[in-house]
Amino acid sequence: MNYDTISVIGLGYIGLPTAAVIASRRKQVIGVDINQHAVDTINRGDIHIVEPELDIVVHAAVKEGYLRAATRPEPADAFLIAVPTPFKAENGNDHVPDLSYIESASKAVAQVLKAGDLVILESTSPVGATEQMAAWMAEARPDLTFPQTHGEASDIRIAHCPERVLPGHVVRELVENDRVIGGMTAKCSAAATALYQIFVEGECITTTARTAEMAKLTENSFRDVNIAFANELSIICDKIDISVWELIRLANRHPRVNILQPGPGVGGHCIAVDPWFIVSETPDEARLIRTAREVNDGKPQWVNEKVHQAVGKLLTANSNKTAKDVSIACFGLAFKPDIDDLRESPALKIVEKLASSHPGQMLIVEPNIKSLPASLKQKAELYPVGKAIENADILLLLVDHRDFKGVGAELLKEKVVLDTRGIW
Ligand code: SAJ
Repeated sequence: MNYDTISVIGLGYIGLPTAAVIASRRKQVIGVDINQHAVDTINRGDIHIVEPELDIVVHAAVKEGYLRAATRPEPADAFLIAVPTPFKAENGNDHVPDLSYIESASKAVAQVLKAGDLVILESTSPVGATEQMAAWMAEARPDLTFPQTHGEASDIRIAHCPERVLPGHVVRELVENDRVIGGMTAKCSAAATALYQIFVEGECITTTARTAEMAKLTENSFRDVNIAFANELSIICDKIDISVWELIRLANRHPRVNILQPGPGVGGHCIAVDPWFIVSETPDEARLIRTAREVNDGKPQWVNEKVHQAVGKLLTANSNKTAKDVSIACFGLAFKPDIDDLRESPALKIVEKLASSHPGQMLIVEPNIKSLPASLKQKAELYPVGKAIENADILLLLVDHRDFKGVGAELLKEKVVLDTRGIW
């Protein structure tokens, strides 16, 4: 199978690195995105998202003429669809997968398909989405045959190959991770494997499209359930006055125990979303997966209550003060350490809620951003680490950024410290 021109649809956190890495293997890559700003930025050789090493790879690929971006699909030999799959509310269910981006991408790609082309869905999807995508394409192109009706003899090959890279390590993991390749037929799997072998050094393991979809959802649900276990332990330990950090360290000395770390909640656009795709499909069976989501989603509220209790205690000890006199410094807004990504961040959610309810001064420390998000601008100010510690009564640690790890115990001595990550 020869892929001279490859098109990547959706130039976000997954699509752009994938396009650039394929282009770095000297293949012609056309990146497609409906966002004109993203397209213009990429065509200048720059990037519109933050991801280590990505700027260098994109710059080189564009300058050497292997990568270019466009707002509409163009003919190619293979298409990789990497568009968002958020959830929407429908019939009283708040977490129904929203396939509208896949629908419009697949209908746009269908217009330029020719016999022999390969289409791969990379977006994390509910089970059945790849078959649905194939149906949309078949409807748009009655002149071509598809695997759902013509099996191995079809003109078009279709597969689901979920991305599994960790934000912050995308460029390395794209190449090194194993890939699960779920073709709609064995020939579809073989065609997709040939494509990934252009840049993947990990193993390519083939299965069906439905199993590949479920594998991706299972990986993120596994992590969510395990983080929920740690978060539940942290709430139990707080109640019975035991250090959860020491407890987990001790329990993890057991050769078959490996508990994850509690935190202020689970953020990002993957782990806090994907388990719902399983719950939405099998609500009566997915009891543990649903409960884990609820435990993790409830953690920010619990942290907010802890802060209000701490303010109350301070006022009881200082009867001449009111809540207005109590200053709170919040350390970290991002959804995980050492990134600038605030999307679906539990830390941001906690700080926004505090800013709207606490009448005193709010100091924010987030070394990875240059200005506060609009929701906080009126109510809080960005501070450097040392100054925030010096000026605040209560220190609330929300993200274990490397800049916070070096803070010595001496500096924290006189303060009320609420540490949701166990580094202080
Ligand atoms: N978190 C904890 N405790 C932990 C580990 C994580 O509270 O012990 C929190 C983080 O602070 C963060 C959230 O969980 O708020 C998610 O962070 P993460 O680093 O676990 O994962 P993501 O969302 O950045 O990336 C995940 C990865 N999936 C798995 O590890 C199974 C990645 O491989 C996937 O490609 C990605 O989701 C995705 O795109 O689906």
